Amino acid sequence: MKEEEISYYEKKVSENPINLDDWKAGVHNKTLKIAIIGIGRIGLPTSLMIAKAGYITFGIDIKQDYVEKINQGGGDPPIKFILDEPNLPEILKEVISNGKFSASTDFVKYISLANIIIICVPTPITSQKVPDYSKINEVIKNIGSLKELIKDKIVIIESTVSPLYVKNIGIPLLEKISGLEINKDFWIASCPERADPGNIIKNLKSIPRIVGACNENASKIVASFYKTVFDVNIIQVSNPRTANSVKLIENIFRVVNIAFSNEIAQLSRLLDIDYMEVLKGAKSKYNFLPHYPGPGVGGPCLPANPYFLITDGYLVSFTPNLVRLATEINQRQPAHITELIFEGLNKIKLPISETPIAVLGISYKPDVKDTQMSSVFPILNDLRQYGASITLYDPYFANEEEQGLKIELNYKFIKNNYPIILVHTGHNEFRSQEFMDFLKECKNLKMIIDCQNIYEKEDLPKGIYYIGVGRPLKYLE
Ligand code: SAJ
Repeated sequence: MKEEEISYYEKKVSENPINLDDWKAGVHNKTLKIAIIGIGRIGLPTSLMIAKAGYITFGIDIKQDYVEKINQGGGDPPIKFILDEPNLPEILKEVISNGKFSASTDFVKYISLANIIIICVPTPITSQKVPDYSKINEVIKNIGSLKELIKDKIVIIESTVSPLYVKNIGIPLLEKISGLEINKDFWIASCPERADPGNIIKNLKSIPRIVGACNENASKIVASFYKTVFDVNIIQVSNPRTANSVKLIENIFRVVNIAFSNEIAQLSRLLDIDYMEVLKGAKSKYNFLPHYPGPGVGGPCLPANPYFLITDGYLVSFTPNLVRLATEINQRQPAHITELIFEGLNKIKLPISETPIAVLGISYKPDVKDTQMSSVFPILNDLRQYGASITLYDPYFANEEEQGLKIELNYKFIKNNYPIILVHTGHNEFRSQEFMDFLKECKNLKMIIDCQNIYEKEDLPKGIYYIGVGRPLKYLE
């Protein structure tokens, strides 16, 4: 950066040292400038909502071509995920045209100008099952390298991190690189994202936000800022580690309960019990929260979140055994589906090699277009190893190629050639009357394997075998 430019920014910052009243006025009058680092699946919708609320908002990313597409309103062809998020394209065009939002790769310029810096970069889990903080640490180092230019700013971490990350890594790193001191020179807060892919704008407008900051004033300012943007209930907790624990616990709670369901479902079918019937009965109890057995646990959140907590447990010489075991049970679920397929093949006396299998649904959960960590991949690997010939269809990927998989235009290919249908993802289309009627026309159909138990036996054609997860094999007559 040229000498005169640095002096411009320093002058800018030194001209108006922010204090509590200025922060309050900045939130109230929406004169604060906000920088979001990492404008991907979460960062972009978050940026657009902040800009829509009236703040001057800078989206910062490292990919120049991506930034240019964003500034053009999403690009042509549009960026993949933008189309999948309802309302996102419209809001993007609105805040670009009214000048409230712009995207850039110029980190120094816009971090220097911003009063609040929100970090939304990915924090994936490595193949060694530990958090990969390389991206967020790089961002924090870059922020710190601006030294005096980040004085009197607030850094908010929305990326998923372990409870101890902010205290043990984030703050020390920022202090070390900047030479500044937390609380005295800058504030830090965690406000973990809780948005569900495919419904992000809707979730941002409806799900309460958890704020955990380094001090009481920071917590109040961050909470009031989020309130002006998302107009949802803002829950202030004691500190960043508590805020990050809330996000992790709510997801790990699901992981453990799904694992419980997956395990008891396996036992149930061996006892010749339909676990879905058990759940129907158990739901009648006011405090029973049903979770459902399935082909496995996919998505960007649940497969990864347990490892943030497990890693911190190890740091304090504690092993969260239940969390570890639940994660392993869910990871074994795709292999269980393969066992069900073999059970079915043995029943209809077909060898797996060269047996055409129609696999319906590749998304990690129903009615989303997202294959992140989908359990369909380990199932397909298994079947291919045994020489099965597989044809795939998913309404959200019709006639596309997804992660090297060719997806058919529709399910009509099944008609007379596929003795086995494996319904992996329970998309609504596979429950439609049209699809149910179609099944009745499939003359060579011998078996349906229902990975998400979306069918009741009376819905299905007679004269075929039916297997569900936790549901004993049944010949439908
Ligand atoms: N699953 C089961 N059985 C269940 C529920 C889910 O096997 O009873 C499987 C799903 O098929 C999927 C995986 O678990 O493969 C994850 O399902 P999910 O409904 O939790 O979906 P996600 O991963 O999109 O979860 C996100 C989470 N949101 C965030 O982390 C910000 C989660 O907290 C939300 O509850 C969930 O969205 C939601 O409610 O849609």
